[in-house]
Amino acid sequence: MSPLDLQEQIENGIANLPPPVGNVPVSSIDLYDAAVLTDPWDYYEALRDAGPVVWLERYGVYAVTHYEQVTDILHDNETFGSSAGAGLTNFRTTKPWRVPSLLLETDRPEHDRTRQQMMRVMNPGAIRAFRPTFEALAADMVQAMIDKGECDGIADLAERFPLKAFGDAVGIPTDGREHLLPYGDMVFNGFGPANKRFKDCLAGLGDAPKWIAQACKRNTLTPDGLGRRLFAGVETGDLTEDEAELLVRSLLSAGLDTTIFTLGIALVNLARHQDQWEILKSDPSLARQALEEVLRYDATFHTFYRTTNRPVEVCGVEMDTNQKVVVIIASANRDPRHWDRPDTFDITRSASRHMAFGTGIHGCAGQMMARLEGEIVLGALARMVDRLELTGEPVLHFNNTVRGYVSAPLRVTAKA
Ligand code: OVV
Repeated sequence: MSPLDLQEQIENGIANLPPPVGNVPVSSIDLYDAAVLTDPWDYYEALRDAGPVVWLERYGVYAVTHYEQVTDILHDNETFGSSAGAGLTNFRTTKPWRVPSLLLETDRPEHDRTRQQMMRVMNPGAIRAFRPTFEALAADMVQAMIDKGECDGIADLAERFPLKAFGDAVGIPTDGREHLLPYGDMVFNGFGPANKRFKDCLAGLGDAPKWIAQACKRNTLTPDGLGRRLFAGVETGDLTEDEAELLVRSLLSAGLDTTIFTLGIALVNLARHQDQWEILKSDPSLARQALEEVLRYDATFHTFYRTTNRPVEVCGVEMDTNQKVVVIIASANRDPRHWDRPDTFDITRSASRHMAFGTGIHGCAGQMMARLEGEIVLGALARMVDRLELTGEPVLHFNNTVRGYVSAPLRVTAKA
């Protein structure tokens, strides 16, 4: 792929790309090309082998792909900031497509206040309390798949479970939840270039943003849900009403596509690796560990960006200030410099230090909820299902940032 010319840069939400400074490997890869999104692993390997820091000439950004440097950059939030956006678009030069997130797209000290409020609500005890409800829901949904015999792992479980479980947990209306999927798709496309995928998605949003904005309001939310609990921060003077609504928007933006795609990826990988499915079903207590390996091996979230707040050197590469850096967390999860047999899907390994949730001050705020949902769904499958087989090719969902499936035809039988 050739570098974008000036007009193309503007159309893609980028402007004034500085040339790379000093000695840095250059790659022409387009991370958002369909071929890369379909099967990114060889491309990531090529980038890793080119060096820890590579200049992506098409978009004028540095890519970081090794586990060690990904970790370092995410921990150095002072140098590698988020307030210029966690996507390719630099908010200092280009207006973002929506009001920035108070969590994801902020730096310290502002970030600490909103993060603290989110973590007050998403605390371990509060999340754990959903376990019995989630377990009952998962068992019902898996039983319904068994009753059907031939089903779609995505519609019948990967989408259905989070929409119900997480939707009820946050306390949003039941009617209209289908708007959450195109909205989430838009949010994650929005972290990439304003390419055709982004523009088509934006054009197809319909009433979704309106529905989401309404769903975030205090009086729409159920009195005891996670969403309404954010508004206690208004009473204590820690948040304004608008800020509380925006934090609910973060729950709805980040909490559905991620878990939906992760469950889909889990189903597809377990069905494709029958040896691993045998291990899981013979010991359902491995559900949590299996989820971690799914997240390592086939991370849902592939890329996000940081922006340099000062000139900085990384592995001998001098980066200028105000420079976008793409952090490829899915590549860090396959880096042979860190992992033994990184391309082997092995649910018995210890994978929990994967980068799928990021790390540092912006590390996924919902990871406890995501892990609870994932463990419970995989646990229900392991306990109840004997044969878990694909009856056709799963269909990929294309998105600029997250990867998952639109459909995965399955044959599911009950354990004796
Ligand atoms: C991590 C993430 C993804 C998408 C949206 C948000 C966060 C948000 O805070 O809105």
